Parts: sequence; C-alpha cells; structure tokens
Amino acid sequence: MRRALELATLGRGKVSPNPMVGCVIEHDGRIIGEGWHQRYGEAHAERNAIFSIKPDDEYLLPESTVYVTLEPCSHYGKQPPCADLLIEKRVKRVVCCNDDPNPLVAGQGFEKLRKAGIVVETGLLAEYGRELNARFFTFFEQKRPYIILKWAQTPDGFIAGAGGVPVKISGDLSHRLVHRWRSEEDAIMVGTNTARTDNPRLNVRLVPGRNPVRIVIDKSLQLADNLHLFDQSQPTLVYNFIKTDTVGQTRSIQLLADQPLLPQLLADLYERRVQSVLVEGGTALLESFIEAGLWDEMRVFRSHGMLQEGITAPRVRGRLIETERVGEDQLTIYRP
Ligand code: AOF
Ligand code: ZN
Repeated sequence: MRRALELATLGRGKVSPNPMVGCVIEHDGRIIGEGWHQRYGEAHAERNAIFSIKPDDEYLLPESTVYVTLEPCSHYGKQPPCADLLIEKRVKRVVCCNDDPNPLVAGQGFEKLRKAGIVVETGLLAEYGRELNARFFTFFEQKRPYIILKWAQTPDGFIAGAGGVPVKISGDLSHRLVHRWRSEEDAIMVGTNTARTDNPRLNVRLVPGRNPVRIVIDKSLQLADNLHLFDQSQPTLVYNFIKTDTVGQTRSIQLLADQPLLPQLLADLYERRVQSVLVEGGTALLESFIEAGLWDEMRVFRSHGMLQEGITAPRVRGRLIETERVGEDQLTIYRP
C-alpha cells in the first residue's frame, strides 16, 4: 500500500478534481502490476494496473490482491466502473485506504465487489490516504474547497510596504515554490487591494504546470479593466455585489451584500467544483478566512530584511506542522 500511495502522488497537479489514486497488484509476495490515475478524464489507477500485467502473469489474477488507495468506483463517469473491471478479472481480494466520499460511489464500489465474492478490506494506512487527497475529502465532506492561506512576512511582521506598496519580501527560491503551489491548486485568490496595488498575473510561469482559475473579490466592480487579472488569458471569477455576467474568460458573480461573503463565495465555488484555493493576500482577506475558521493550511514565509513600517501581516494561529528553510527564507506550515 505504501507503494500504491507513492504511485498515486505521480498524478499531483494533473488529476483534479479527481483524486490521486495508486494501485499495486500482488501475487504471493510479488508485484505483478501497478498503475496510477495519470490525468483527469483518463484511465483510473486500477485499469492501468490491470493492463500493466504481463500476459504470462494474467492467469495469476484470481489468486492476487489488489492494493488501491481509494475504493474502486462503481459508476460510469469519464471512465467505466473499476469495480466491474476487478470483478471481470476475478481478483481474489481488494484492500483500500479509504472509502470514496463521492456520493456517486460512497460504499457502492465495495458493495459490488463483495456481492461478486471478492474479499474487501478498507482502512489500511487510512490517515495517509486522507492526507494524500485532503482536497478531495474536504470538498465532499465539508462542501467547500480546501483553503490554503499563504503569505510572506518580514521579521518585524509586515506583509507589504506603507500604503500597501508591494515590496519583495521572500527570495527567488520561495517565489518558484509558490509557482509550483499555484500549479497544484484549482484556484488562486486575492482581495481588491492586492489586485490593485500588486497587479498580479496569478499564473504559473517559473515552473511547468497548469494555470489555476483566478479569483478576485471586487464588491463594487471598481478594479480597472487593464489589470493583468482581466487579460483574458485564464478563467477569472470576479465576486461582487453588482451583477452576474460573462465576458470572454472573465465571469462576474453577484453575491448578496446583506449576508456573510465568504460562505456565499465558497458555496459558489463548490457548485463550480473548485476543490482547492490558494489565498495569496492581502491581510484583510487572509484575516477574514482566519476569523471565519474557514481554512485548512497556513503557509508562512519569514524573510530577513526588516521593513520598519507597512501593512501588518495576519496573526498566525493554529498548530505548527513543519518548518524548513527555503533559500534565504524560513517556511512554516500550520493547520487549524
Ligand atoms: C477509482 N480509481 O483511479 C480514481 C477514482 O469521471 P471519472 O470516471 O474519471 O470518475 C471520477 C470519480 O471516480 C472521482 O470523483 C472519484 O470518485 C473516482 N476516482 N476512482 O476507482 C481512480 N481516480
Ligand atoms: Zn474507477
């Protein structure tokens, strides 16, 4: 199962909104097949593992165990049901880390297998499986995207210069790392002030990888049309209190002004099947997620150079999970 978990990670950044899934087929202590879900819309892990088996080994399937990190699916989506394939191939036993929380599957995969006489076990290395697909589980269980808050601060606690003037706080290596993070999440979000003062592109440039959806809050639609955010290069969602419409890749979405903003916004992202959001600032937006208790991870870069004055960084709350050096900076990750 450890090998299956490792294989699953090869799909990182390529399979969302599907989960990362890995699969190993074992006969008498020997691995006869392995595979993983490689790209959204393409074959599932179990199918790739089954079709990786050498023709000479295929007769071993009825005496083999399939280790798969997630419950085999039971529905027709972009792919046919994996449970049907495992039944057709007459495998002996299926062992999983977790049940699939997707209501289209949710236990029905296991039920199909058991009805066909296949031995089913679940819960092996369950914590690792949940960690691997934290976004997928959060999305289905909490009906909102997985939320990562990210910022860089100076030792004296500033996130930007006086008046919000952007200053370079974290180093080049941290910058590259952030681009990799962008490529791994479904969406990136900034608030109005950051959109105006930083004029960010919010795309992936420093590493290979796909661009996320861009999200900005602009309550009264005052941001200038010539910002990079509105360059039509990527799908962009503009949450506001004025109107709903679509112009090219830019979609304005009206929320109700007399109700809390974040729950409405997150409910809309859930409907759009956005499973994860990297929130890149500024302080007001980050604080609003923290105050609402709507976050899953905080990633804070701490740099060396003092600023003396500026916009104060959000106050860190949560449990310290890990801390590491990234070039000149210290990166610390927190969970609620
Ligand atoms: C599996 N093995 O490798 C994956 C599964 O549209 P589809 O057909 O690709 O189905 C997507 C759903 O299937 C996804 O939401 C999740 O419930 C499950 N993913 N299941 O048996 C896999 N990736
Ligand atoms: Zn499947």
